Amino acid sequence: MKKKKKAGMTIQQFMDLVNRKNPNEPEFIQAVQEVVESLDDFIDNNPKYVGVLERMVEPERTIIFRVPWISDKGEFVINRGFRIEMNSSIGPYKGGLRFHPSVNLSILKFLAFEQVLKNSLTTLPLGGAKGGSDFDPKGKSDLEIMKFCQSFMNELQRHIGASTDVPAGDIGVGGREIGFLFGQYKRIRNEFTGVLTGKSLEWGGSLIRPEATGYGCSYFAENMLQTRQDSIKGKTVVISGSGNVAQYACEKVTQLGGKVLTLSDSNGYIYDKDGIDAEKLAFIMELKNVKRGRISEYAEKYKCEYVAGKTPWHVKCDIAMPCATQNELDYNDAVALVKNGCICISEGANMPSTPAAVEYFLEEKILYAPGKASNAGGVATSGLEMAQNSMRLNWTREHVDEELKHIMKNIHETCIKHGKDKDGYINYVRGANIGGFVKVAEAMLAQGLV
Ligand code: NDP
Ligand code: 2IT
Repeated sequence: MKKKKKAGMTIQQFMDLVNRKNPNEPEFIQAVQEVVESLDDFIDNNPKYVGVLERMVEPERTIIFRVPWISDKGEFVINRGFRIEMNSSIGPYKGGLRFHPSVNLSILKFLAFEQVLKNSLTTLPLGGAKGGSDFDPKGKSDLEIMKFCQSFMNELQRHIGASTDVPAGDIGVGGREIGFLFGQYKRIRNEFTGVLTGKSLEWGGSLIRPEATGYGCSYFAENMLQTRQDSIKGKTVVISGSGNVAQYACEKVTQLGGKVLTLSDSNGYIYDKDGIDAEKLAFIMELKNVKRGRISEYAEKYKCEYVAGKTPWHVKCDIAMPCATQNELDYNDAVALVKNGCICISEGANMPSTPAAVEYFLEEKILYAPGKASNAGGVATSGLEMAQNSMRLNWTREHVDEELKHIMKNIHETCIKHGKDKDGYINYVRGANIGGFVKVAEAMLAQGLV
């Protein structure tokens, strides 16, 4: 709050400006505030970056459009579609699409802003974007999903392209939706290109892309633990969510010798003290990805505890991996985790911990990785999918997995480079923010005032 940010401007004044320009966007303000605070001293010591931040918080382009479609009952439905093209200084716009009723400008701008720094951290040539709709896929038939995706793409197609903007999945957008979106793009544009990632293997997808975010988040936790001569093996792990990221975090943690105690959805969490092993995870994948049921059905099947209306952070564990959504872990949860002996938090979701929770983890010198570092494996593997599409060939599972491990390790090293305190504690928040910022800022300076 005290130091200079840019010619004569304090952090408070800078944030006042951002607030004035972006009213009613609390998630966006939250994401920017964290980054600005992290960069404070760094920018003071590197005055050439003064002013770059002000450009960086302004999206290069914001697209908002109408998405009309017809339900199975024959009713006309209107949803709102978005694409925030945040920054293209180091590569084509890249980032997921979210279909969830809570989607609005604030949420997508926070996600796009985080994506810029995350994509920079991957070391791959990827700019940052995010998009989606307030469409709610829950309870919709496959036909309704297809009709919605086709209408959404009717507009989005004119803004994207394999070298322009390459969307992918996020909450509510998985393999099924990417298929419908890709089919419509191909039909309208009459071109088969890598315009989306997260595609199926038969038509241009990459091995390991579905697994990549959850796997990468587990690899990152392993990297963090290694700095304290420790590992996931033998540890208890609490995971939230039960979608794409949570499922593959659960799989990798189990493969690495950890025991996953919980998974959740927006209705509550299951607590399986015996651990969610490969067989039980297969049940969850069928339940969530095919039957599209609720996590409570797991508790009925395996006779374990189900806690409705709560998040799993008060369950005793060694490691926590929030893999559901933003602001799902608050200060009280952070205190409970640390009190119960949790030593490591690796975020699979984007901004799942509130600012007060993050501050507490840092004060307690817990191993804490912000999503833009620990969940970057998903978009990184999207980058690998784009590379394979450009070459018109496919790499093996082993090759992509090795690349993913290598990228996560690189991100970890970048965090150490920029985030190590004098006492040896690694502040991964500062490390990730500075590490992500430098490359984008350099590119923006080199390309002039655009
Ligand atoms: P999915 O749609 O596959 O799963 C989302 C999960 O989170 C579901 O279990 C869902 O429960 C739960 N959830 C969603 N919204 C809420 C909410 N408001 N409150 C409580 N629970 C909620 O999405 P993903 O697994 O792909 O994404 C999860 C997180 O990971 C998001 O933050 C996303 O931005 C982030 N992420 C995703 C990447 C990817 O490659 N997919 C890459 C990097 C980050 P329910 O079914 O009840 O809604
Ligand atoms: O938040 C994210 O990084 C994603 N949803 C993945 C984006 C991508 O382009 O693969």
